[in-house]
Parts: sequence; structure tokens; C-alpha cells
Amino acid sequence: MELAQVKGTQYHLDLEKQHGAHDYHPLPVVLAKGKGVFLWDVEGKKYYDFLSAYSAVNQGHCHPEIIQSLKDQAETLTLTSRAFHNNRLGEYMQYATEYFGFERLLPMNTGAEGVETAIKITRKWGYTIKGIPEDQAQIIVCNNNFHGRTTTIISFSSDPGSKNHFGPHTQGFLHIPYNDLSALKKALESNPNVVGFLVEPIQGEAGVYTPDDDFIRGARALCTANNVLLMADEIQTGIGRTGSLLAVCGNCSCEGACEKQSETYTRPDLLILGKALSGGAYPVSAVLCDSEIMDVIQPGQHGSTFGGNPLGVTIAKTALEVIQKEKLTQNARQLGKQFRKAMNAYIQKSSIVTLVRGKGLLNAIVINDSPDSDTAWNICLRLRDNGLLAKPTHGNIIRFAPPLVMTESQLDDCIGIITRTLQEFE
Ligand code: IF1
Repeated sequence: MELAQVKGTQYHLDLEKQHGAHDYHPLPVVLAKGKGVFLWDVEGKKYYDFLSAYSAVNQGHCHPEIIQSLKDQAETLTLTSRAFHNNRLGEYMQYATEYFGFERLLPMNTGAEGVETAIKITRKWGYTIKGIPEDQAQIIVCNNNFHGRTTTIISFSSDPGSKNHFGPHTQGFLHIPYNDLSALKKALESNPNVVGFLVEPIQGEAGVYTPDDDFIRGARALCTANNVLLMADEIQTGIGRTGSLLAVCGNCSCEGACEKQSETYTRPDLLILGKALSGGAYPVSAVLCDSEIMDVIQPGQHGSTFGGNPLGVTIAKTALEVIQKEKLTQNARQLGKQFRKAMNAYIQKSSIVTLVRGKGLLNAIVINDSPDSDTAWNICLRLRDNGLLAKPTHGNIIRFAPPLVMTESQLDDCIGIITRTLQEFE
């Protein structure tokens, strides 16, 4: 075939460059197929996926049961809008609320929509239940947060690149340092109009920052004492990723088996889910809370065209069933320990890796170079050449988050690829 007719990597890169917005700087690889922990590019080269679409593909690429659900429902009924009822939504709501232990669920599509929904519910609860003066509600957020890219959400970002030149910014947000209970206590006690505390139980984009064990539990106590809603953004950390069903389950002794709240579980007032809620097959997000909070939203006050559509919720129900049936939470906890043990052994003799941190299969390594250097990027390029796909978060931090279906031997294989590649940079 003529070179021009071979639709290889460069052909696809050129098309995107010419016709697309340049809102990303992807690793130069063009993927065409995915199955389980593997991806294949347009030249047929095979890779381990160590990003899982930012924890949206916990169940592995194209999981057969999730895809079968998608196919069956797609040829039956995809969308009715919420102007009418459909025969999938109620059973999904019942299943998911029992699965996570809340009374009600509001279905949306993207993670950012879930966060925006939680903000609207919390503000309205503040005005109509807590009695905050109208338009005076404050929500506490953490420095270096990532909750999505809508104009309200980036209004409370602390990253200039996410925030600058997108004003005027939405008001009503207070910032505290992450993992700082005294700062949270001070902010709560000095601001009577606080209605919520929005927090990632582990800060993913910031570089997989795992807080002190007592941070979320302490935040729970402070929010309760000050009549403020704890809003847990588990869009990236939830659904088994951190070795528990939810990152707010803490160091539950159940090895991720309880699926229900255990003695170390810190129950948020609002739980925000997305990404792996659908196993990466379809945009599905949700906000879960109890009736006394959810009922502040009355008919016509919130929703979306696709929110709660029969196709998405059918996929999501199957995706949640897979997590439980295949014990993926337990697998993530076990393999996470195996990964960090191996990386810590490597770090003992490394000059370029300073630490590994994370929980379950949400981990990151810190490269001993400036955040402005391209060392982490170059390491990811070589990992790609060596058959493993990962990407730096900020500058010198590389996130490692494979699908939770990975086996011990596959992980050993990946650890070998990672350590051999790092050796090239020592
Ligand atoms: C991108 C980051 C990760 C999230 C948390 C809400 C959302 C996300 C904790 C919004 C989304 C995605 C967005 C994607 C890359 C990825 C990401 F690098 F952007 F920050 F994972 F860390 N809360 N995270 O992680 O969910 O609207 O995207 O469905 O924008 O490049 P979304």
C-alpha cells in the first residue's frame, strides 16, 4: 500500500493536529484496541495500560459482561430523557443506593457534572435547611484540588493554568491546605456561612497525595460539629481503586471484602462517583446522599438530557456487579502492596526515584528532578517503547494506575518493564 494509505500513527497525529483543539498534550501513541489490561496501537504494538483512562477502566478494557450489557440495551432503548420514566433507572437507583449505603441517587453523566450537582445540592441545603443568608454560602475546598473543568469548578482551582483567563470566577469557596485539620477547624469556626467541605480522599491529579489516616475521619467530626456537609469526591478514588470500595473506607480490616460500611468507614454526607461507575464504557456519574439532603431538589430544579438514561444505568449496574463478583477491590489492595514493595526496593538503590506513594492500585513515583524538567515525560516515552503506557501528572510525578483486573504475574511483568526503563535514566 502507498505510505499515505497506511493509516499509521503519524497519519492520526497529523489529523488531530490539523483539525482538533489543542487542549491536550497526549503521549505520542495512537490506540486502536483494548482488552483487559492491554491496549494495542494502530501498528498492532501491545501495551500494558498503567493509566486506566485516569481510573475509569478499573474493570479492564471492554469487559465482556459490561460490553454485553451495552450491546443488549443499545439495541433496545438508549434514551428517553427524564420527561418519561424508563424500566432501568429505578432498579439501578435501588441497586446503587444499597451498594453504597445511601438513601437516594441523582444520576448525571460526567464527573464534573456530579461535582456541580453536589455543589448545587449543598448550597440549597445551606439556604433552606441550615438557614444561611441567601447567596452567602461558602464551601471549603483544598489547595491543589482537581474536581473537573467547568467554569465554576476551575473558579476554586488553585492551579493558575486551570483558572487564569477563564473569569469572572464563581464566588463562595474558601481554601485550606490539604490534609490540615487545624486549618479546616479554623475555617469552619470563623466562617458561619460554610455549608460544605468538598474533598478528594486522595488527591489524584496533584500527584497521588495520600493524607494522614485521621484526615478524612477528622474532617467528618469537624463537619458534624459545625453542621456542614462532607462532600467526598470519589470520582477517581472510588469503585475499588484504592483497595477499598471507597477511599473513605479507610484502612478497613476487611481487605475490601465488606462492600458495606465497616468500623473504619467515614460516611460522607454526599458521595460523588464517576469514571469506573461505568467501567469506562459510557459517561455515568452520580451523587448519593440521604433524603433529608437530596429532597432540597424539587422537580425542575436539576437534571440533564442524558442523566439516568437506560443505556448508561444498565452499563453502570453491570460495572458495579463486576467489581463485587470479581473481588477487584481485594485484588487492588493486594497488588498495590506488591507494587509499592517492589518500587521501594528499587528506590533503595536509585538516584532518580525518590519515593513511591499511593493506596491500592492508585500510586505514583516522584522523579528526582525539577518539576519543570522533561525527565518524567522522557521516562514515559521509554516506557511506551518498552510496552507500558503511563503519563506524568505534574512535572516530575508519574502516576501508575493499571486496571484492577491485573494478575500478580502481569504486575510482576510490569514492575520489570518499569525498573528496566528507570535503569536507563540512572
Ligand atoms: C482531564 C486530571 C485525573 C477527577 C476528580 C472530578 C473529575 C476528575 C477527582 C471530573 C477527572 C480526569 C479529567 C481528565 C484527566 C483526569 C484527571 F488529570 F484531569 F486531573 F484523573 F486526575 N473529580 N479527572 O479526577 O470528571 O468531568 O472528567 O468526568 O480533564 O484531562 P470528568
